[in-house]
Amino acid sequence: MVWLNRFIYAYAVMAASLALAGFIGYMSTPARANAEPVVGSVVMSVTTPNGAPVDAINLSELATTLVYVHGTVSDADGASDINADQLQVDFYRNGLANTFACPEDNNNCYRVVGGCQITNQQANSEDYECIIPLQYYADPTDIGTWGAEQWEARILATDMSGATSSVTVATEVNSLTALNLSGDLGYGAFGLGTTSTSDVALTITNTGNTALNVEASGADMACARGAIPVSNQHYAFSPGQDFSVMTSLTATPTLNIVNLNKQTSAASAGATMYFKLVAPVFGVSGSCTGLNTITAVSAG
Ligand SMILES: [Ca+2]
Ligand SMILES: [Ca+2]
Repeated sequence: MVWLNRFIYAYAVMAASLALAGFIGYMSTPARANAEPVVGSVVMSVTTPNGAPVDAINLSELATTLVYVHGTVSDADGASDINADQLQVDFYRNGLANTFACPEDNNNCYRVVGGCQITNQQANSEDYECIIPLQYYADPTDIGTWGAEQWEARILATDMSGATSSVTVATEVNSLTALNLSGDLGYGAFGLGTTSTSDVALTITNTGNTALNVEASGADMACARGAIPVSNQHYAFSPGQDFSVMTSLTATPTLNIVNLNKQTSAASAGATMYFKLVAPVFGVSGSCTGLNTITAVSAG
């Protein structure tokens, strides 16, 4: 009987202490709301560090242009609550169906997740700079097919609790109308009054971000004695044409509609021009040299 009383007593005390602990816990540590991280500023620049904002980006032929996205992120829970590994930049042409959720594509959609440089960490904020290597064939939004669009950079900040917020800014990517030529044209040696029988090929490579047409012009060739008029050079955009049906080169630029496609990858899109030459019947001798000019013209 004594043993039973002691047991009941002990049990009652234990139950009371559990209730007390629960009560104290609720009162002393109420759940505190997590503050969202806040993207305070977004600047797009082509210089670093802390470069000045640009409202249009000029690309570089056959190269990548580094776009620096920088600004400040803050979090009322402290800078250490900002998850730098999840700091994300989406940079995309804003006419895409999925906008910032677009699949990565060097033509129109770039993404950086983590990897941004974090500096100037304060109690509740830090600075970031993310680098986007923009390809020379990125879609232009100044004129042409996508002229009504812009490129947008969306900065997405995430904190250690998974809360997010974002800010978006816009810029243009300018058209880059550019080409490369394969090299010199060597017509070889042949007699007065004769016409070169085989084509001399010149490869044109699109090295910008627009479709191209080309203007062709040239100067008379200067020879050791005399000169060869520019019109003695003929060209065509398909091989094996007879000299008589090929286009005569002129001193003033002539537009040729070739619609050389915009690049969509690093593999160059090319066209080939084929040249032939007729030597004058008399009045020239020795080695002859001249300068032909091929100019890229945007085809939108
Ligand atoms: Ca937070
Ligand atoms: Ca535009």
